[in-house]
Amino acid sequence: MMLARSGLSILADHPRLYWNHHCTPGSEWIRFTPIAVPKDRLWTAKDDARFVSPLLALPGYRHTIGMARSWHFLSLYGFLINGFIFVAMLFLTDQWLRLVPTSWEFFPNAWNTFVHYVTFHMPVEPNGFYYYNPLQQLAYFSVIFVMVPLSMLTGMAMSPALDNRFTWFPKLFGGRQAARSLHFLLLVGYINFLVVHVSLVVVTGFARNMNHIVLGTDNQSLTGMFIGVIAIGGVVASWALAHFIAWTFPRKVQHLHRFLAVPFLGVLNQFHPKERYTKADISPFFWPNGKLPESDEWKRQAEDGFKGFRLKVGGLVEEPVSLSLEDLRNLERQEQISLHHCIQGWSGIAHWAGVPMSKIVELVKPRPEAKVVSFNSFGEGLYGGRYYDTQTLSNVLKSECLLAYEMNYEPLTEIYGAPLRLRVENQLGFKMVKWIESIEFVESEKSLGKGQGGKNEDDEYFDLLPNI
Ligand SMILES: Nc1nc2c(c(=O)[nH]1)N[C@H]1C(S)=C(S)[C@@H](COP(=O)(O)O)O[C@H]1N2
Ligand SMILES: [Mo]
Repeated sequence: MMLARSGLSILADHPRLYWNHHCTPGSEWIRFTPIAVPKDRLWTAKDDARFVSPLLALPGYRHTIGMARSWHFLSLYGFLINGFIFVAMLFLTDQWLRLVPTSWEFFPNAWNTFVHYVTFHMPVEPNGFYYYNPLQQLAYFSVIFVMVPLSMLTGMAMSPALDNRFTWFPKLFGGRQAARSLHFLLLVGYINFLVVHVSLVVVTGFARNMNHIVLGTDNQSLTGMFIGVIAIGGVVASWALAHFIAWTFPRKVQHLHRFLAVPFLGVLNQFHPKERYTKADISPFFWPNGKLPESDEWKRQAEDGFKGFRLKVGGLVEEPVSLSLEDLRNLERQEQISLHHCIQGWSGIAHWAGVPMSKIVELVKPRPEAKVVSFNSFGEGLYGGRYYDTQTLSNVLKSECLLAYEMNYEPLTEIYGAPLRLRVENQLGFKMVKWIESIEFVESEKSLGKGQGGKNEDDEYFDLLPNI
């Protein structure tokens, strides 16, 4: 339920599901918003986020995806540990025989039971204490051995680090958006299972069934029912508690998730992205995000096509530099066509051209204590204050980390980040700062902003290392 509730908050942040990579508005197969994307004015992916009631979702309200992801990933540990113990115990005992079909007759029998149910007949002898009927067995088997692994795999197939490294992986599901759609349909599947399962437990002899489930006894006493109801009360209370924690101690939740996820994400971050799409794959539409800079400085620069623009690169470096767009073009040109993964859920394929960050590093010669690189924008964050984000020095040295000045074979347009933006193909979109004004080498991200590693990490509790 925690996974489902936090998942709903994640879904509400981009309330459209697609089977294609490009996420062109109108191409979704289902949307949970009444809004058709306006064509006559700028409509960003953040504008598109929807409100969801905190009674239903965790943490609920609007655009709370940072906190929602923390809960989603934190709940995962419980899900994995519980699931591992459950499956291990199935196979360490002979309980697995109750769930795993062992003969071909099973399928026609399951069909017969299905026909029996849908023609409004109760099972002949509801006696799940001794054996499950074939349809029941099929339902349990599918949830545990088919749906759960599929949920895990489709979840992983949304990871930029995996998708842009192991090309074949998201293709197993028809691409990142299809994986996202399946991930949602699996949720619908669990909810259906829950409703049908609980209804049948109730109508086929609630008290006795609850003793089977809770106590492992076969009688009509009310004990199992009482314990079961108290346990369900506990589950509901845990939602209220999670809501309270999410809104009272969001920073603690963010840090706990960060602490537990670091070993795992550290491994993912090692993968060098190597996805290469072709010109024909380029998306006809690319969701814009963020607020256009309002600073006079940027506006002035934009007016003369950034001819007077100088990128300042400094901080803990031997040779600070100040480079014009012309200087950057003369350094080294690299091109890549890549799949962009936004934290909100949308994706898009675009061509990017620019200078590899490794060239800049070479030029400025960071001092040994410089470990982190901060990219500072002309623009502001959603809640005011300058937008910035950081990368580790080792990540910017990867060959696909690009300071891009071109998108789809044209100079970057204003909304997509002119004059410069970052491309880091193994992480989520919010790390790719647009409208870059300066670059600073520092010892640690702790000295910048609120110390969390970037504007979204500071204000919206996003992950520091979003490889998934
Ligand atoms: N300065 C700045 N850069 C930003 C953002 C922003 O709000 N401000 N949004 C980020 C997010 S969340 C994403 S997904 C990408 C979106 O890039 P696009 O507008 O080219 O699609 O830019 C990133 N860079
Ligand atoms: Mo994003």
